[in-house]
Amino acid sequence: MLGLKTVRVVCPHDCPDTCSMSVTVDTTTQRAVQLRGDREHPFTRGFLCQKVNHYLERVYHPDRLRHPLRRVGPKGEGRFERLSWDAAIAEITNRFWEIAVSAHGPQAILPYSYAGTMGKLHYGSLDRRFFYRLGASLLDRTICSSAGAAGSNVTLGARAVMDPETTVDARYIINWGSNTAVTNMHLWSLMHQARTRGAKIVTVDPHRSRTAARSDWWLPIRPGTDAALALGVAHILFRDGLHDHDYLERYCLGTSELQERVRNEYAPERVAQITGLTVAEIEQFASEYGRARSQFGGPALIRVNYGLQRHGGGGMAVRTICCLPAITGDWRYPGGGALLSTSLTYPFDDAFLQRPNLIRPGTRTVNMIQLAEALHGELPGPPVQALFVYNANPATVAPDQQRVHAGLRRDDLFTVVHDQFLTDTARYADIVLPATTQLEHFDLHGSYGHLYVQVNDPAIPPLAEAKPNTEVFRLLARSMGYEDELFQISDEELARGALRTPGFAGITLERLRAEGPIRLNLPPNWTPFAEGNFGTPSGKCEFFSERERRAGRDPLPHYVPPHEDPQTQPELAARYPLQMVSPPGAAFLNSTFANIDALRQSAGEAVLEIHPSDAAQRGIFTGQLVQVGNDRGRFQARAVVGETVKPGVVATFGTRWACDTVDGYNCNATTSTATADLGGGATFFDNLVEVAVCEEN
Ligand SMILES: Nc1nc2c(c(=O)[nH]1)N[C@H]1C(S)=C(S)[C@@H](COP(=O)(O)OP(=O)(O)OC[C@H]3O[C@@H](n4cnc5c(=O)[nH]c(N)nc54)[C@H](O)[C@@H]3O)O[C@H]1N2
Ligand SMILES: Nc1nc2c(c(=O)[nH]1)N[C@H]1C(S)=C(S)[C@@H](COP(=O)(O)OP(=O)(O)OC[C@H]3O[C@@H](n4cnc5c(=O)[nH]c(N)nc54)[C@H](O)[C@@H]3O)O[C@H]1N2
Ligand code: SF4
Ligand SMILES: [Mo]
Repeated sequence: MLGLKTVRVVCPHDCPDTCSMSVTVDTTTQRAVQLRGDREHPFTRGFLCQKVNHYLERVYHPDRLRHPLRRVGPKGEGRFERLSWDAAIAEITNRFWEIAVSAHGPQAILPYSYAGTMGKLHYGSLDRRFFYRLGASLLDRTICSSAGAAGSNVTLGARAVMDPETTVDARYIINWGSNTAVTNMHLWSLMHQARTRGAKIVTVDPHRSRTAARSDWWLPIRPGTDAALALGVAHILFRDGLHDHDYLERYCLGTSELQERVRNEYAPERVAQITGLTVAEIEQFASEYGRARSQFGGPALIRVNYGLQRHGGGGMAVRTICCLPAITGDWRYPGGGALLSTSLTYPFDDAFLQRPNLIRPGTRTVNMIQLAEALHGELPGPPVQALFVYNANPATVAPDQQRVHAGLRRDDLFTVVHDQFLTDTARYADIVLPATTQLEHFDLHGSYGHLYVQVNDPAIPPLAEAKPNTEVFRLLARSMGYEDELFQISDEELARGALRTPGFAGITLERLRAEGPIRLNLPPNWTPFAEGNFGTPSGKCEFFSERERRAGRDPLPHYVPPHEDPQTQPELAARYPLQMVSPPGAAFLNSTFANIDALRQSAGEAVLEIHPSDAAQRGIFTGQLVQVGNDRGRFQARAVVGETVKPGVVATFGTRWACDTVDGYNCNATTSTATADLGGGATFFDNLVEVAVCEEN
């Protein structure tokens, strides 16, 4: 139609699906008028989730930040005055210079970012170069996936990966700590296609999630005990001769040691006692898993996701689960194996984008989940004097929220926040910078849930004075007097450089623009580990890990209990008896979209699901307002009594903005900054609480 153009864009959010989208723009007003899924994407096939169907409301939201702001009231109050970009950049660089030449030095400056956008350029490119060049503290980005990534790496030398499109060929599908129907809905749709061809879908989850409710079988495991279940499965597979001798012999290391370990230590009775599942459930699960091909007509697939690794033993849980497809030999078959993430399959030149060679030797690293400790001067190294937040909203999503907020209130802390909205974190900032949305900037995308590369061209001009991340760091670098050849490089040049590796042979920006999503250079029905080829030092699937032994840890898979485990911490559990999980709901993407009215209405108030026996003991009825708390803090939610959790477990969903809650805190007031066993990962779901009826009921 005259006056309308269509632009292909990419959903930038932290979601494995990385949808291709099509946006219609009125060329007269330069306004986006419609956004829908792009049917031509072979994996995401034209449908978007509930959240991103509201993307235009987000882009044109009246609360979008339109120009830089400087704080005028007390920290956290949210009073600001308008500032020019020149003045904002000058103020930031002056403060950075002051700190860098002070006794504390540049490591007193802490960048803080995560995955507000997953685009290669705006997730991490000139920003990384800038903070490395400045000599700022390094940030270990552990808030989401690092325990599982580390655990998988011990066993496979890689992230557990298979070709997600072959999911339709799987016949026994396990959602293990994965709310696939909500957090990875395009994979869920392939699981359903497999089901129409005879597949059985099983979900291992302490909560009867949407995925569990729609599966053929829900295994309500006790939180944080998945390694024990996986080892119990291994026990039964070996005991019943369900293992693939040939695969084990050729491609695995430490089979006899593992066999002995599970025979002696992980009999179904002991596993039942740890996991809260029955012996019958464990026996049936292992038997069906081991007999998938004969009983269901095809291989078994484990979708192992990040939900289960947010625990003290989360790394070991993923390490252990990753052993199972090697025992059964399921890696041999299209549709079989295990899937954690496809991200490392993309051969992007990250060293070009980020220039880690600029890092000064000896620079300290701050684990991002310990922001509370960092802001209170409790970590080794200089105190944090300046914090630069972008692509992240830690005041809402980081653990130990009360202490995070108290740290952000420090008068001697200089905080800059670059975002599209005045988030909980931005409300504490000294300087707020307005960011563009995906429709307003260029980016290049991999994915962590499929195998296609995509480019995102801007569809509309930036709203008011909003700027993309790369542009902000160009301005800061110029103002700091940093080398033009490192920083005055265009977004397109960055993208071309990122694609200039042998793995991307034939995949160019021009082709991506002309053709849309392009599959990586991999064969159809890709089976990465069909003939071993693991990334471990031995090249084998390492049941026995020499690297773990050298690190002073048990070289074999084993069960690591949660930090806050009623079985091992009875004194703590006497005060706080309930294990709380707090996974995302469908309406928000972490804290993004939590300020969109339609989605806020859809999500409703924060709820707490609790088992009838636990509710009865506390006089709690559905609909009552309850207070959930522990020594770290507390928050309020509406009770929903039901058998969606087992006794001893409670569940709440979605991270609402703290400023929208009654008492200024969400569920992260109770979560802990303790790290997981591997990878320094977050332990959001390793959290003992007590629940009481609020007085106002
Ligand atoms: N709608 C929506 N989609 C999202 C997101 C969102 O916020 N909203 N976030 C995105 C991001 S950043 C990520 S990392 C992914 C996360 O996606 P998933 O990996 O699916 O993670 P969660 O939904 O956090 O947890 C999955 C399930 O694990 C369960 N679980 C908790 N503890 C345990 C345990 O000890 N063992 C087992 N077996 N299960 C456990 C939870 O109850 C939950 O139902 O989703 C992405 N997709
Ligand atoms: N209790 C509990 N807490 C959790 C979780 C949980 O399941 N339970 N999940 C954890 C997980 S898995 C994750 S990944 C983290 C998520 O943590 P974060 O990555 O901090 O995610 P968001 O809260 O969505 O915040 C992203 C911010 O980036 C902004 N943004 C988006 N695009 C851009 C851009 O182009 N430029 C700039 N400058 N900003 C942009 C958005 O507006 C938003 O405010 O939360 C963790 N916290
Ligand atoms: S959030 Fe995920 S499912 Fe929703 S549109 Fe984006 S990539 Fe697709
Ligand atoms: Mo995440």
